[in-house]
Amino acid sequence: MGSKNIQSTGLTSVEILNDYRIAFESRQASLLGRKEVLAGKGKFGIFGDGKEIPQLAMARVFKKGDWRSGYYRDQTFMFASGLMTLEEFFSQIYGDTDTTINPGTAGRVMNNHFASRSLDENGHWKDLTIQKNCSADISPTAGQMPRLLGLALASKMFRQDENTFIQEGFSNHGNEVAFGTIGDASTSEGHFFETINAAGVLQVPMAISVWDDGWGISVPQKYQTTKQSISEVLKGFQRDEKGDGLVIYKVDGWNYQKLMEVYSEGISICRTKHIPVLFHVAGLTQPQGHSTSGSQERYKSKERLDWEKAFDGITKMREWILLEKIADEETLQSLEKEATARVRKARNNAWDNYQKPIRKMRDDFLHMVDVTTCNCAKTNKIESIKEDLSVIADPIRKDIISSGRKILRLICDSCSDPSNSLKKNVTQWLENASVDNAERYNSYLYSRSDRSLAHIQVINPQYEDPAIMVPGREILRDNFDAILAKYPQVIAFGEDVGKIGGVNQSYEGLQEKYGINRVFDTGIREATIIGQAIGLAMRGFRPIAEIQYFDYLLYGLQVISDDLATLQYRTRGGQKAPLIISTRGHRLEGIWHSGSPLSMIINSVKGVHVLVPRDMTRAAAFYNTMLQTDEPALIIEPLNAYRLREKKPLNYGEFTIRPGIPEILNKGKDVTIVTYGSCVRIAQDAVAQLEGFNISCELIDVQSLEPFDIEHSIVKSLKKTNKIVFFDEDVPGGATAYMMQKVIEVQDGYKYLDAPPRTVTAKEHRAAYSTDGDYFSNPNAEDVFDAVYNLMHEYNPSKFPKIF
Ligand SMILES: Cc1ncc(C[n+]2csc(CCOP(=O)(O)OP(=O)(O)O)c2C)c(N)n1
Ligand SMILES: [Mg+2]
Repeated sequence: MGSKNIQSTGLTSVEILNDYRIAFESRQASLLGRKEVLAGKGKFGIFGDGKEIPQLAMARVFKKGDWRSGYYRDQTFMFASGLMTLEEFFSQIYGDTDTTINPGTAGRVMNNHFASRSLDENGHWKDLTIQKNCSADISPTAGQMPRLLGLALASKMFRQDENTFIQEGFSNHGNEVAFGTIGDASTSEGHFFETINAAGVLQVPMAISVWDDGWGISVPQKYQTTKQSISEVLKGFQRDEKGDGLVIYKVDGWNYQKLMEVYSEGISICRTKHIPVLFHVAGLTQPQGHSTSGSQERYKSKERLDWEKAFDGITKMREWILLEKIADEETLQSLEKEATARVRKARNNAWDNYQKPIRKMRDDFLHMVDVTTCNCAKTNKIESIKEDLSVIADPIRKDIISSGRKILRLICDSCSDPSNSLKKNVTQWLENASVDNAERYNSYLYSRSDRSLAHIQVINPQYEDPAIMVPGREILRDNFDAILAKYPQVIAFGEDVGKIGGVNQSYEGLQEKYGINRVFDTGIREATIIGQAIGLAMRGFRPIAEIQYFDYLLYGLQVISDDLATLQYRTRGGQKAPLIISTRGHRLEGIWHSGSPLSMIINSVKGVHVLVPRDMTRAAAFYNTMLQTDEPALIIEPLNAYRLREKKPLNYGEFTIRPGIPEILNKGKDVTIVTYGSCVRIAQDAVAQLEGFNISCELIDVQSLEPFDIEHSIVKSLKKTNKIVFFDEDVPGGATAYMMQKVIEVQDGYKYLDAPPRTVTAKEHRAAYSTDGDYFSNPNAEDVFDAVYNLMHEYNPSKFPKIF
């Protein structure tokens, strides 16, 4: 046996046996993992059993610098590529929050959601070319696809323009492949087809493996895929003699030897020629069913279950090893025995690691609340809580904290001596624990690095004297020009962005000036425009991804919400994607160009900043600001400001604004009006009309909805006026309600109200077409006037008699 190459795999018998060991360990891990969940040690379990063998092949061709964007079945790949240990696998099941023990997700995400760490402890990029990279998984089926496109496109960009893009730490001449994995049923999703099409158009080094086990939970392929075969369906995408399309392979998932050949060939084409490849890996199984929350006997026939047993990849690989005389029965048995023991040990280590700090916490706590001296009536209750806590076999933090909070209520002043007050100690202990647990579970929604928004230095725009007035569009264009000159990693793309420079000409002439790799068109595919930007940003680019109109953000919203917004959080600061999503909104035209449904966005993209400038100088300032940070943002340009004239700044690319700092545009004493974006101009009109009626308004432009008024300046205004109106063109209960909650509840604004807080909004429906349609759908200056006037009437009816 020794180390001869086994024909066609190019592998030695030692390497093959090592692969077998990994597959076997992985299976044991799945079996034991399920048991852990059923024993109550983990809350949910989903595993990669039945999908082991092709992942060995994928791991063989996965190099340092490469990327994976996949889903929950890939544990064998993670083991085989060295991206995850068996201990880490079990730590995920328990939800261990220690990043040194559970480095991918630190307990924030269900098990088998994999991630590597791209960032060091300061939030700075590591050298991603000397490690294998795994972009952080998300649960929504096919949600990993849009990001995959960007990860692959980055390699292409790096190779195509070595003189412009800085590769250091991110790429080695674009030689990296982006590996995607997806289940057969998840290919039914639009994201999958959108990604395949875009990859074919862009010709990027993307290698997608479809793990085909014939089912999506209980729903069989005949309800999922036309012709019940994804490779059949994709034939139109197959690479042809003209050189367009994807290379598509179909291979049995239990055939180790064939898989090795196919992956070796496919990835070599993909890596060297930047041709996308798809591996349809059929005939896979799922011995334990979908997850711990159901049994497959309910929906699979006996014949199918028998077939799955016979064609189990591990069984087939074992047969092949014996047939090829790579090892004998005895060797395999001893290897399997060792592997099983190794998995048990890993489980025990992971459990000990997880439990140790919690047990210590419980011991410390019980020791602290050991009250023996007090005779107060509540001591028995305290003792009983302590007793209950002490007998919990596998305590979790909730058990201890909850006991602490209940005990605190019961402690009387004489429960311990005053110099060592129990009440004080427990309070202090709970406060400390609350800080620790916030760090464990609530940190890293936003960047905490020295490049976070908090570190932005404000630089004001400078003007000639007297200032030259130019259309807002030109300010954006000339600012993008300066940005592209200043930052080599900035690339801007979207529908119509490239050749014509955007539908509003804000990139006019910039493709000619900076080239097709810097400013370019994309297909109409919002989800993958966002995904493309995420993947590029994860590999060191600074993408500005344009969504043509605000309302069309909905097509990309799932990607923003589930992937981008959660990225830092779900990796506890392990990954980031500092991209800018650029769109135009406010006061557009009609139902699907309303530009106004802000509430639809703000509450679903926590983790992404939402900036709503009222003019193009401020929009430009926000682009400049965000490029200095390492955080993602959505910038909504106010559509009607492209043509309006503004003072031409001299320091393009430089001037910044600190998001979260509102601007007071009009000082006043009677009513505070809070608004943003294009509504500011309407409010200014209303304020002028109100002045004619001796009502003095303080007009505040919040400038950004996330972050929102971080220094609580609005409540300061309210302290003065004691009356407040929130105004925008979103639906009733939309972004005005969001602002109202911030001011009235978070900023304690209710204390200063002399009249009820009011909102002025659009109607329940989106805006009807035409100027009249707009007037009767959207709020206008008269509506703001009436709302403010009526508030004054309520406050002082004799001074402000009812108008109608
Ligand atoms: C958008 C979305 N819809 C539904 C689900 C629930 N779900 C989780 S896995 C799954 C089936 C996926 O099947 P397949 O892609 O074939 O992968 P397999 O589990 O078979 O490997 C479903 C419906 C989900 N996670 N996301
Ligand atoms: Mg499936």
